Amino acid sequence: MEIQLTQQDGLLAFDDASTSHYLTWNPMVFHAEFHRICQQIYQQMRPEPAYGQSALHKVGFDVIDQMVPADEARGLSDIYAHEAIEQEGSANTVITPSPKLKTDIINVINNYLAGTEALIESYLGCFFRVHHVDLMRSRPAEDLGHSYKWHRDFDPMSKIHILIYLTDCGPESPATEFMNLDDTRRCVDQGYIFPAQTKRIDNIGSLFEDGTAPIKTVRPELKAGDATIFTPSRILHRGVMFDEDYRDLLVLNILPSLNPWDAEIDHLGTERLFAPSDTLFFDPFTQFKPLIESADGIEVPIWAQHGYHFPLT
Ligand SMILES: O=C(O)CCC(=O)C(=O)O
Ligand SMILES: [Fe+2]
Repeated sequence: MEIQLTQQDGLLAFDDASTSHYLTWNPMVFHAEFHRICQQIYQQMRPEPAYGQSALHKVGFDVIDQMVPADEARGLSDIYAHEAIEQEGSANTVITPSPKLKTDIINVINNYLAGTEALIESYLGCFFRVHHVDLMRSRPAEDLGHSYKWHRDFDPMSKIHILIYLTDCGPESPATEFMNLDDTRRCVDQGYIFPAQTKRIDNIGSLFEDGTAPIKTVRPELKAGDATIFTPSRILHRGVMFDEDYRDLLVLNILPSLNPWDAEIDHLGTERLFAPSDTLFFDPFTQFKPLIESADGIEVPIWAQHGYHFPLT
């Protein structure tokens, strides 16, 4: 069926009838198809690539120094301190922001995301959207939970996380540790492929016979206002905790789009950015990106197991 695109409220949008059949597919596959269509549209509008091959392309993660000025980042952390309600026994306290904190977060996005726009567009080969944000304070807990073991997020292969650290990440602070794409694929070859949360491991060396695959991991040291940008469904990563101290994060969940991120914010508003969300079980073709019914036991196609964006031809 031919795909129909129209202008709706100043944004390029799909005609529902031409896309509804995609939602009957495996979500990994229809999100990849959506990404491919976004690339085709982008190529017509921005024929010159904005940026060369970045670390994001080559290894799957990078650091953005001072994405947000340190004093602004620390100011947000002070507000988190007032708004974080401790959740007994949990390492990550999700913060439900007040109207004032929401305004501050939107200002951060509006003022500082433009500096990373060329990098993201050249990596994805298309426009992008901020799908939603997560606000989180992490601190030691008896049971750290599944994001503190090596994992990939079970999400579209096109997904990008920008983690903006609002507190310093020194050698003994809670932080994030990454593995590059090649080493992640070596772990895939050992059968470590989206393991169930209870099967995730701390010691990645245990996957290999002694000495056969020295895996290098990277745990960047960061100042408040620095960010990491990475592809959480493609590369293995984990949070790292220490006995003392806490860490405050603002997470931008980024996905391909038919429209520039700022035009979308102008036309669709900001409230949806704070709604609890899922980045796999939603309909990318419909303007407000409604959630769809989630399902267990979704098969991960071979190309996605190996962290490719698209089915291999
Ligand atoms: O630094 C962390 O807590 C890990 C974050 C994580 O797993 C993610 O952003 O997908
Ligand atoms: Fe993750």
